[in-house]
Amino acid sequence: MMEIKSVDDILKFASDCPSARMAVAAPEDDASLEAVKTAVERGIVTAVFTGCRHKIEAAMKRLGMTFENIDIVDADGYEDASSKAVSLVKNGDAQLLMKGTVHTDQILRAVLDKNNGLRTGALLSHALIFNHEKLSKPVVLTDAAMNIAPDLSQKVGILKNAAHLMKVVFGKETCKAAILAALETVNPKMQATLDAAYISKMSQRGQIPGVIADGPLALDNALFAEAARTKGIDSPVAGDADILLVPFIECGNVLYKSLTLLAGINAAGVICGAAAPVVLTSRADDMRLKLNSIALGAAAADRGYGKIRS
Ligand code: COD
Repeated sequence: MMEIKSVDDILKFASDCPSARMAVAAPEDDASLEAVKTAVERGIVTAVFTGCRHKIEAAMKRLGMTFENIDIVDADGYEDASSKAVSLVKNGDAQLLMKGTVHTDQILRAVLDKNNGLRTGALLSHALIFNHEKLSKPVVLTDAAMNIAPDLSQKVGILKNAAHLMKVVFGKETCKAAILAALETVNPKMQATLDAAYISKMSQRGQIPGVIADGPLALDNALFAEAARTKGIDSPVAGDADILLVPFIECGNVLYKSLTLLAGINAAGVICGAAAPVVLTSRADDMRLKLNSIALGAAAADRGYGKIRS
């Protein structure tokens, strides 16, 4: 099996392996359809669309997309399109799910539906894998898109999901996780530093399989050994983090957008913890990020994501 070491490798792997089938909830606008079109053309996925047939067909025509090998399941509104796309995955007619024009909370609620959703018993969370020229390995930023204000046990769930994704995609058995805060010492007035201290102790006691977690750490000393040395931080994670756990969604989202839009990093994001990968790109994401994210979902599906769990 091809070894994956970077975001570029994810794209290459997904282009080379047999196409996974992706259910897309209402790809009715050009922005959500464009990346799907490229992914289909490059053999990364085959696709089945749910939604308003004539709106989808009009969008496909506008983009010059061929109707060959594309199935459309008619749906009445975005909620219906979301639940029909989820059903296709649940029934095994598709191996991964993608949000089209539907709203983020609509697709997530369909995924979380107690009877017809894709729950596994695990928490669902978003993970963004990225490469940066200053970093020697890919790093995961989590959770920038799903859990709004995770409590301690949800933070542990988010860490487990990120570590599982790293294992499935990169074959990494153990990940170092930096529990981010605004500083490296515990301040009782800052909940993020308290949670970080608890998580570090849980990790030390072996309560988070596959993860060596430490914090609180600020972003600089999480990623750069020199910054950690300057501050005299003695940590198994500082300067060598594989996972960056942010304290809450706004923090993660601002970092996500700073990295993707300002720093121009190469990245791929997916929702973890469900029975299949869920691709949840935002309108502001550029084509490269959208395509990489589809490739990540396809690669993870190909490697049995959702079926295997440690
Ligand atoms: N993992 C597993 N189960 C969950 C999760 C989760 N992350 N979140 C909720 N549930 C379960 C609950 O246990 C409960 O059984 C049911 O789902 C409903 O829970 P609520 O009422 O707390 O959740 P909702 O339906 O109000 O909201 C869930 C969302 C995922 C829609 C919500 O958390 C949300 O809107 N998140 C932010 C999404 C967003 O706007 N992102 C913006 C950046 S792209």
